[in-house]
Amino acid sequence: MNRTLVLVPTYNERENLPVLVREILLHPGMEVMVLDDQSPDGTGQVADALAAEFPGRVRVLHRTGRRGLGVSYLEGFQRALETDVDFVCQMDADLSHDPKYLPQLVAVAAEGADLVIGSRYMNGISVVNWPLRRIILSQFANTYIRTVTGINVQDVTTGYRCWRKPALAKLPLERIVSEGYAFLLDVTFMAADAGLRIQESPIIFVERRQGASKLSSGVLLESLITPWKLVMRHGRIRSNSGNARREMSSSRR
Ligand SMILES: Nc1nc2c(ncn2[C@@H]2O[C@H](COP(=O)(O)OP(=O)(O)OP(=O)(O)O)[C@@H](O)[C@H]2O)c(=O)[nH]1
Ligand SMILES: [Mg+2]
Repeated sequence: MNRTLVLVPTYNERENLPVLVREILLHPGMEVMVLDDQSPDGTGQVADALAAEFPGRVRVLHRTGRRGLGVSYLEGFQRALETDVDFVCQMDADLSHDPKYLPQLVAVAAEGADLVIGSRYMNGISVVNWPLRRIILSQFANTYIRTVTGINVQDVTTGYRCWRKPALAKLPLERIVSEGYAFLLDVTFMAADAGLRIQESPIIFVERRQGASKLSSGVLLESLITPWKLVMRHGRIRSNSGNARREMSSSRR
C-alpha cells in the first residue's frame, strides 16, 4: 500500500485539528504531520495528545523562530523528504479542505502527475459560504497571477495539494524566499519552471466555521508583488501544465 504524509500547518486551530486528523486517518496508509507555530490557543498540546492517541500515524513539529505559513511548509517538506513515504499532501487545518478528497488527489499523482492541485475553479466556482467580494478577490488574484507568470493553473492560491515525493525532492526548495502565503505561488512557479507535470482535481471548498482567519492586507499586497518578483527573476513560464496534461493523455501514462 502507498504511504502518504499529510502536512497540516496550524495557527490557533484548537477546535478544528482533532476533527480534521480523525477524518484523515480514516484513509488507510495516511499519516499526519502537524506544523504548529506555537499557537497561543494551545493547538500544539492538542496535537501532542493526538500524536499520543495515534502513535506512528500522527507527528507534531513544534516550530520555533519566525512564524509563517511558508516557513512552516518549507520545514514540513524537508522533514517529509526524510521520511519513507510515496506522496506528500498539504492542506489547511480549518476544515475548509475536506479530507474526503485526499484519495482522489493521491490517485491522480499515482497516475503520473507530479503535483496535483485541489482546485476550487475547475467546474465553475466551487466555494461554499464566501461573500461575493471574497470570490471576486480570489478570482482576480488567480487571473492576475496566471497573466503575469504564465502558470496555466486555474487555482494557484489553494493550499490543498498532493506531491509525488520524488518530484518534490527535485525542487530547489532552498531558493524559496516567501515566508507567508505567497509560498504557495512560489512553489507552484518553481514546479512549473522545473517542467513538473501539474494537474488540477476538483474540490468543494467550505469556509471555516471555527477560529479566525489569518488573512491580512499584508498577504494581499504580497500576492500582488510576488508574481512580478518571480517573473523578473526567472522569466515567464512557457511549458505549462496545459502542455503537461496533453503529454500525459497522449502517452497514456
Ligand atoms: N504554522 C502556521 N500555520 C499557519 C500560519 N498562518 C496560517 N496558518 C494555517 O494555514 C492554514 C490557512 O490559514 P487560514 O487562516 O485558514 O487562511 P485562509 O483559508 O486564506 O483564510 P480563511 O478563509 O479566513 O480561513 C490554516 O490551517 C492556518 O491555521 C502560520 O503563520 N503558521
Ligand atoms: Mg481557511
